[in-house]
Amino acid sequence: KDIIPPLEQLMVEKEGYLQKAKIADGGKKLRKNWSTSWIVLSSRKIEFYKESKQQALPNTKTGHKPESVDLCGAHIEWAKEKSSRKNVFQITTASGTEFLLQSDIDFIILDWFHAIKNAIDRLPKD
Ligand code: I3P
Repeated sequence: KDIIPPLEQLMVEKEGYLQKAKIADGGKKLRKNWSTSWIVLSSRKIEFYKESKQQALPNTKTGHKPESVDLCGAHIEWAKEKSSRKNVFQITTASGTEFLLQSDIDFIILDWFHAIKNAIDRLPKD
């Protein structure tokens, strides 16, 4: 039977700036285009904002929604071979969206990798 997650699990777990490049959408390859993104991780999704969430809120009201991906059934892995940059990992969602996240700063990317991996591992696979 369904277990209702406690409120804190629905709340933001981590947020901050990373470099982001979406490389596939619904299984279809895209041209890689790195940009800075404000990343908001909560228990079952990641949202991508063009700037910090505070700045993005007025836009949200006018219908400018952040991009959001569902972490249920997603995979995360280091992706050294996918970029000339250091510290790159890839997330592949169940719907076939693939994106790379990157930071030059080792501890920042490690924290993000483990936070996202933990979130994925806590979720049901489908
Ligand atoms: C891409 C751009 C990316 C680069 C990518 C290039 O060129 O330079 O930064 O990825 O390399 O194709 P363009 O802007 O002309 O599309 P990295 O920075 O991650 O290496 P790739 O094709 O080897 O992925």
